[in-house]
Amino acid sequence: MSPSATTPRLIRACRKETLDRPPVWLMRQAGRYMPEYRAIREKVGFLELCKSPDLAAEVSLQPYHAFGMDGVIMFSDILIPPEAMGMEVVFGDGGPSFPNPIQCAADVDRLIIPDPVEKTGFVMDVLRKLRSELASSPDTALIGFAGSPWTLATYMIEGGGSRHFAKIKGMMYEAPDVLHRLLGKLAKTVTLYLNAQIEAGAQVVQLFDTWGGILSEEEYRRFILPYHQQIISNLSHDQAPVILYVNNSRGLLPLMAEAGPDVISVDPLTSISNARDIVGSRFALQGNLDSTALFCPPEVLKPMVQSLLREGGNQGYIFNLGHGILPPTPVENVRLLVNLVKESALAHTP
Ligand code: 1CP
Repeated sequence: MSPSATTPRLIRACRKETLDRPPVWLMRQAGRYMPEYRAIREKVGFLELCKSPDLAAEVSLQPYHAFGMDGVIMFSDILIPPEAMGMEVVFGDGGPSFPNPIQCAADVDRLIIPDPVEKTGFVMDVLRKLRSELASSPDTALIGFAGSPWTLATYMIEGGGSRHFAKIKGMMYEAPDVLHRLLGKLAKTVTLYLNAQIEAGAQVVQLFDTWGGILSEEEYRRFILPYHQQIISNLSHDQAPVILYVNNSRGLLPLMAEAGPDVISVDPLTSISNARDIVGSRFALQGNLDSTALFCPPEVLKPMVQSLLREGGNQGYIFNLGHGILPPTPVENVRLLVNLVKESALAHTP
């Protein structure tokens, strides 16, 4: 058997091998749009779910069992490491919140850089369980992830989700040294955390910078890029390729390329072909169907998926959404999407 025959399709796409069809998975593919997930959440709180390896592994596998994606992303949340650093985090119905947000240098100094195995061993347990569950499906990749320092800092400073990001921007303008100190601690934490995930069995890792797109290019170069570079250059790429996702990345794609990931995950605002022209052929690309396309009737959704399949091609391309799947998404459309990508192999067969 050739080495690539035992390497999951998703990893082969990250490495830019030519395939009979692209792999498909969906950001936030485990979650509230699935009745199986809601049934578990009726009985268990969100954090408890993240910290119960058997349940978290079960939830991670729900979309895989239902639709057969080529990747299984571990069920967890980007806000687990800030909790391990010493912050209280609460997941309520309105989303996550931090009752005691970071306000000054002393707050940053109090944070620890946690040993990922000691403080977040439950995450590594989820990954180990998933790897053993997937042992009989060697073509399916196990995906680990973390939030980027900037995105984590927005929650830790704003105290939760935000519309205007006035507090973190205030710190960026008035006390940039304090913000840099926080971002530096987060970068060390995330590097250790992702390497521990790779050690525990993650075959590819994605760095989520959901709020990277609220900065100008110049600000991004100062407050985001160095930390992306620091994290990405310290990960074991040979063992696990790295996907970098920035939402609202229009204008930021060249800076994403400078961070040196293996894969650039493109949001819905830039076409895959334009992104390819901008970043060049060195990177595999992932994306970028608009999540709201999944609300359309099948006769509208189908040509959108097919057109993206043609644009992405079968080398260095991973089919995904441009951002996370939305909770009211109809399950049948997710099934249709995954099937269309899988059937595209037939179209490529000579
Ligand atoms: O009520 C519930 O059941 C909780 C909803 C929920 C879920 C299902 C939250 C709270 N987090 C998650 C899981 C999750 N979060 C995953 C694993 C699931 C999968 O991918 O299949 C991942 C990768 C995340 C990552 C995450 N959490 C991001 C980055 C990705 C993105 O979509 O941009 C962000 C920004 C968060 C914060 C967060 N956690 C939860 C919510 C509702 C939010 C967003 C808050 C906001 O809008 O600011």
